Amino acid sequence: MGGKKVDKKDLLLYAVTDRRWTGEVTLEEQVEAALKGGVTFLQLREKDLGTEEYIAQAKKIKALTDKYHVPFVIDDNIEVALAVDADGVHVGQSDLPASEVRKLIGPNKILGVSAKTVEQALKAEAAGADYLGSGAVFETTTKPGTPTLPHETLQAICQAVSIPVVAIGGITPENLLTLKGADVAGVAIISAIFGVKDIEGRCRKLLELSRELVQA
Ligand code: TZP
Ligand code: MG
Repeated sequence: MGGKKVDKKDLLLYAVTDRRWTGEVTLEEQVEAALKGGVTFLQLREKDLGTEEYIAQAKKIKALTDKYHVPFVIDDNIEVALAVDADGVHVGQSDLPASEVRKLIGPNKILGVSAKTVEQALKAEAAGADYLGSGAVFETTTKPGTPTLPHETLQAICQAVSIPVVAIGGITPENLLTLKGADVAGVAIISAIFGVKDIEGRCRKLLELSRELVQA
């Protein structure tokens, strides 16, 4: 991953997992399809697994991200991240404070923080965040009750910090390019990746669009 822990280009297409659409296919099959399609960053997000199960799942996913040389972070669980030697963790505003997380994971692991305001963004950067996730930029049904962030706020967050920012929430191939002008490093996506049948093809398309977005 070069000198910095997170290269901006690693954030072009950031996939966040969700087991809602598994059954006929396994999460590992879905993740491998996403990696084949060009996903540049992967977050394992599990909201209803105990630590042991979360670790078991994380080990399987890490084998895949290692194979494709893609950074791998764990949502909201430091114990799991350390147990599987993931590249880092991602925390929200209602999780353990970023400064505490940084102390627990040490200087070398990636710390991602969700930020919805300039104040939260600056605080997270000062606490040692390597990147920010900001949203929901569009309406999302994946995380019900998440308010939509105005484009101006996303823009202001990107301007306020020197760490890269990924937009999240309701992003699809149809609306991705409307994020132009906000100076994001990439897009973080759940349903428009894991909720489709041809995950590999979808990711190829999303990566192409994200490149266009970021070059703009
Ligand atoms: N945080 C803000 S919006 C969101 C999260 C985890 C959900 C994103 O999912 P989708 O399906 O890409 O809208
Ligand atoms: Mg969280």
